[in-house]
Amino acid sequence: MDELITAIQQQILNGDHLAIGDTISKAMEKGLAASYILNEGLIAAMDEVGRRFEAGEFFVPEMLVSARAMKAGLAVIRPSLGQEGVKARGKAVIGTVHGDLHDIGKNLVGIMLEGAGFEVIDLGSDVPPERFAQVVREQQADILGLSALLTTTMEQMRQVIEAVEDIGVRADVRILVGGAPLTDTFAKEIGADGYAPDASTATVLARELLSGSS
Ligand code: B1M
Repeated sequence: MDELITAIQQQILNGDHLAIGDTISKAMEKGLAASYILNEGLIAAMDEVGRRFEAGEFFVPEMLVSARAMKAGLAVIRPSLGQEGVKARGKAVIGTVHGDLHDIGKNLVGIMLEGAGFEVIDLGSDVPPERFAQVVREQQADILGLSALLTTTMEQMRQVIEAVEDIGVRADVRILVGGAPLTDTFAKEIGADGYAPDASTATVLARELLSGSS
C-alpha cells in the first residue's frame, strides 16, 4: 500500500485533523485518485476506528477526534470528488434521522450527489420527520435521502416516510435510504424506493430512480 495512504489512515486513527489535509494534497499531487484516497485511506481508517470501539480499545472521545480528522480530509478531496458535475439532474434533500448524530456517511452521499449534478439541500443530523417532510414540500425535491447509523434510529425512517405521506407529497418524491445497519429488506418494508450500501451506489440509484428505470 502507498505510504501516503498508510499515513492518512494513521492520521485518522490519531485524530490528526491539522496534518491530514497536507498528506491528502501530497497524495493527489502524486497522482492518486480522490476516490482511491477516500476508500483506501479515509473510509478504511474509519472502519478500523469502529472495530477498535467495538473491541473496547477506543471510546467516544477517540471516535470524535477521528471523525474531526475525517471531516478535515473530506474537505480537501471534496472538489476532486465533485468534479464531474455539470448540470443539475434534480434536487435532493438529505439528512440523518432524529436521534442520530452520525453525519460523515451522509456528508459523503451529499458530495457524491453534487458530483453527479444534483442540487443538494443538506438538513444536517438529528432531523425530525416533520422537518424532512416540510422541506421536501417547500423545495419540491425529487429525491429524499435518509441516513441512519444506529439500530435504534433506523426505525425513524418509517416515521419520515409517514410524515411525507401525511402532507400528501409521497408520490412526488423518490425516497432513498442508507447507513450501516440498513438492508434492502428493511428499506422495502418501510416503503422506501431504494437502499444504497454506499455513497457511489446512492448516486447511481438516485439517477435511476429519476429516470424511472428502477
Ligand atoms: Co458511533 N457508532 N456512536 N459515533 N460510530 C457506530 C455507528 C457503531 C457501529 C460503532 C460500533 O459499535 N462498532 C455503533 C452503532 C451500533 C449500532 O447501533 N449498530 C455506534 C455507537 C454505539 C455510537 C454511540 C451510541 C456511542 C455512545 O455514545 N455510547 C453514539 C451515538 C450518538 C448518536 O448518534 N446519538 C455514537 C457517537 C459517535 C460519534 C459522535 C463519537 C461519532 C460520529 C461523529 C460524526 O459523524 N460527526 C461516531 C463515529 C465516528 C462512529 C464510527 C466509528 C464511524 C462512522 C463513520 O463515520 N463511518 C461507527 C463505526 C463504523 O461505522 N465503522 C460508529 C465512515 C462513513 C463513511 O461510513 O457512516 O457507514 P458510514 O456511511 C457509508 C454507508 O453507510 C453509506 O454510505 C456511506 C459512505 O459509503 N450511507 C448511505 C450512509 N448514509 C447513507 C445514505 C444513503 C445511502 C448510503 O442514502 C441517502
